[in-house]
Amino acid sequence: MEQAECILHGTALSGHTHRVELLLAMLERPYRRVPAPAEVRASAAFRRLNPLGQIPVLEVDGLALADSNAILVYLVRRYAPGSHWLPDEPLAAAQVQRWLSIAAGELMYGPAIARMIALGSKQGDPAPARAIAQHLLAFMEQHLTDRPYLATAQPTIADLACYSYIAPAPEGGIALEPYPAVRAWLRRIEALPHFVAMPPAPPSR
Ligand SMILES: N[C@@H](CCC(=O)N[C@@H](CS)C(=O)NCC(=O)O)C(=O)O
Repeated sequence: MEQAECILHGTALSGHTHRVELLLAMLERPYRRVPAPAEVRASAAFRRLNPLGQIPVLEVDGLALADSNAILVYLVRRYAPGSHWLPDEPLAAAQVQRWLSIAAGELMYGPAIARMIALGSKQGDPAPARAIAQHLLAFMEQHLTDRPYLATAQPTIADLACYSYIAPAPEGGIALEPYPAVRAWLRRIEALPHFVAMPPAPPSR
C-alpha cells in the first residue's frame, strides 16, 4: 500500500528540522518539506499549526505535530514500534530521554545558538554559547570514547537529535578537531542507511 506523504514545515538550515528529516528518511517515510522562514512562521495560518511559531511542524496522520523531539517520538512509536530507535527497556529509555533533554538544553543553548548568531538569524554575543558548546563537547568526547552511540549500542533518536547541531557546529565557530570520538560518531551516523545531509550554510558576508 502506498504511504501518505507527510508535510514537514521547516527550513533547510534548521537543525531542529533536519533531525526530523533524518528520521523520516531512515524510516523511509515519504515527505515534502514546505519552507517556513520567519515571515511564514509569523503568519496566522502557521500559528494555528504551532502557536509558539517555531519549526519544525509535521503534518502526519491528520495531525499537526510541533517540537522536533516530540515528533521523533511520535514517528518511532507510530511507524517503527519496538525498534532500536526508541527502546522500551527502562534504563535504555532513560538514556535516550537524557540525550533528548541535552538536545533541548545544552545543545540548543550551545552549538545551535552559536551557529544562529554566526549565520545572522539571531543577535548577540556568541561567547556564552561557545562556552556551553565546549563544555558539552568535552562531555560527549569522554562519553563516546568507549561507546558507538549516545544512548545504547545501537542508533536511537537521541543520536539524530544531537547530530543535527553537532555536525554543523563549525559554522558557529566551534572546531571539532579536538574531539576525535565525537567526529567518529558523526561518521557513524552518516554511514546509516538513507542518511540525508544538511546543506552547508552560505558563506557569511
Ligand atoms: N523545542 C523546539 C525548538 C524549535 C526551534 O527553536 N526552532 C527554531 C528554528 S531552528 C525556530 O523556529 N525559531 C523561531 C522562534 O523561536 O521564534 C523543537 O525542538 O522543535
